[in-house]
Amino acid sequence: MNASDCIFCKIASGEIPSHRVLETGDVVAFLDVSPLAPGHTLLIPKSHCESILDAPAAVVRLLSVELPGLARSIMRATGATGLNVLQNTGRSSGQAVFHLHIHLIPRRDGDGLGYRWNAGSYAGGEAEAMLSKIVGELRD
Ligand code: DGP
Repeated sequence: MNASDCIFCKIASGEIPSHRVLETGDVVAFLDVSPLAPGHTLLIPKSHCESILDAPAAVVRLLSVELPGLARSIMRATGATGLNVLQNTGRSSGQAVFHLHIHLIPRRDGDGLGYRWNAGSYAGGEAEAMLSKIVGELRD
């Protein structure tokens, strides 16, 4: 996706209107147009990157700086008793808009939201094998 075709770039620049919760020189937060719960907010960098995979660390840092205050504000404003902070990366994860964004989704007991969390387990040696693979990739 070219940045000039990107809907969230257009939201960041103001070309497409949005309900802006927060704006700094580098990031914008706005209400999700299809909220999973009232107050469902998206936090994005103004500069275009597709996902966490191609985002410069400095961009992720800018998002992280705003995250705690934004989370607290959304919870106070909505009276939520919980919050999901979610970042979909890639089509397989459900990512539909290919401009990095972090979902902040207010939650309440019994709100009926959620997804299947089919927790598995590791058989003997599998955790260690996985560990060495991931750590190996970190070192490369
Ligand atoms: P994801 O599946 O993680 O890529 O989520 C994309 C979200 O973006 C989805 O919850 C709906 C929201 N969205 C898509 N287009 C627009 C838009 O034009 N305006 C706003 N405010 N939100 C949008």
